[in-house]
Amino acid sequence: MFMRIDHIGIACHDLEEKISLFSSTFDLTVVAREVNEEQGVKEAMLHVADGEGGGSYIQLLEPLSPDSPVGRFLAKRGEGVHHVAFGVPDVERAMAEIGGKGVRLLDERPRHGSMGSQIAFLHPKDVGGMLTELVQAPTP
Ligand code: CMX
Ligand code: CO
Repeated sequence: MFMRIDHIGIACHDLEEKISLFSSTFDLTVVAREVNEEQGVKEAMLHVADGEGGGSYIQLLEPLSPDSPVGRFLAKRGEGVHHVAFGVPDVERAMAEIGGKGVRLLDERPRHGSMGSQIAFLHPKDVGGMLTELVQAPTP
């Protein structure tokens, strides 16, 4: 199963403040901004590099409410790395393969992610404490 790092998700209280910090510190450019109601986030994707199979990004995430995955994470742990997202060519196939190894899937079916992608999450407790996202980029 071909995998690459698609993005690192960072939980923050103030999206605009962290966009300024990351763009000025690392010279990164915002390539997409979205509100994803289903995931309970307002987010920005900052482009890091291009590679075989797609780009890699920093995803900055501000919760839409305290009662959301990122809202609960901020209350419990504060700002910082929230998840790692692996890019895969076929998210349903990756879910079946990884789920078949006993890792709990947090999504029964792929959901809508950033920039037209299809995404699904794996339980952090089954991946060494790392909340893991699988991402299939949209077909061009
Ligand atoms: N990384 C690692 N561990 C995490 C975690 C994270 N981001 N979030 C929660 N956990 C741990 C908690 O510390 C807790 O462990 P303990 O029982 O040892 O304290 C355990 O997982 C259960 O967490 P919880 O506090 O009960 O929190 P939730 O009810 O929010 O459930 C999770 C956690 C992972 C199931 C939930 O956040 C989820 O479904 N996430 C997937 C969706 C998501 O994160 N969307 C936002 C990003 C969208 C995007 O990238 O596009
Ligand atoms: Co993500």
